[in-house]
Amino acid sequence: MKLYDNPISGNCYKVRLLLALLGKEYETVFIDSLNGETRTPAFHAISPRGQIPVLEDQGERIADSMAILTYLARRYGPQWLPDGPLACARVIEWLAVAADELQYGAAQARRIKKLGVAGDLTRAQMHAESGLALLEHRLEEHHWLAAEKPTIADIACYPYVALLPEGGVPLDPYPPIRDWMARIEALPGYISMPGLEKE
Ligand SMILES: N[C@@H](CCC(=O)N[C@@H](CS)C(=O)NCC(=O)O)C(=O)O
Repeated sequence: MKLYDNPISGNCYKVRLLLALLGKEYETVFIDSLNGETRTPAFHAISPRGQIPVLEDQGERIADSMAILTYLARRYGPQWLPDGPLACARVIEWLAVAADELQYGAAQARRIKKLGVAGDLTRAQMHAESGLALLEHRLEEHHWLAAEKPTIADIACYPYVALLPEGGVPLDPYPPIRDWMARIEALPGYISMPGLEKE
């Protein structure tokens, strides 16, 4: 299995985290996404969307962190994606939050504040906070986002929530979210990424 990857990408980290929790071995190909390598013809031949992560497995390429999490769960860890119609929809609801409030809010705030990309920081932080409100509401009453056990919904949402302090949004006002993060960090096989290391 091969992952086109960058260590500082939260979207790539979603995939590395699930692979670690599944105990799967893989190789990585470093893609310098901050310096335009995703926009080269060579990379577009791998991923027409010009984005990482991309996973290669069994002769197939899969692009997009959410698609890769879905693939990995179905193929190697069905417990991470329940297959009942409603249970599966509950997971997808959170993948949609990861692709909206967390991508265009939380990840974007970090890109602007930490990585120096141009953009409207206040707007991104406000969008991130609307995502935090959704998580907080759910996590006040439940341990996990989509079910009564961890699923790829938790893996999809965790990275950019946990990295939010790098986007200038502190998580101190959200104890249920911090408790949920601690539960994820206690899962057997959990790995960290730059920006999330504990002292
Ligand atoms: N929806 C995509 C977003 C992927 C994404 O934004 N990737 C960033 C790195 S975190 C990237 O490749 N940026 C380079 C570019 O857009 O040129 C996913 O979930 O995988």
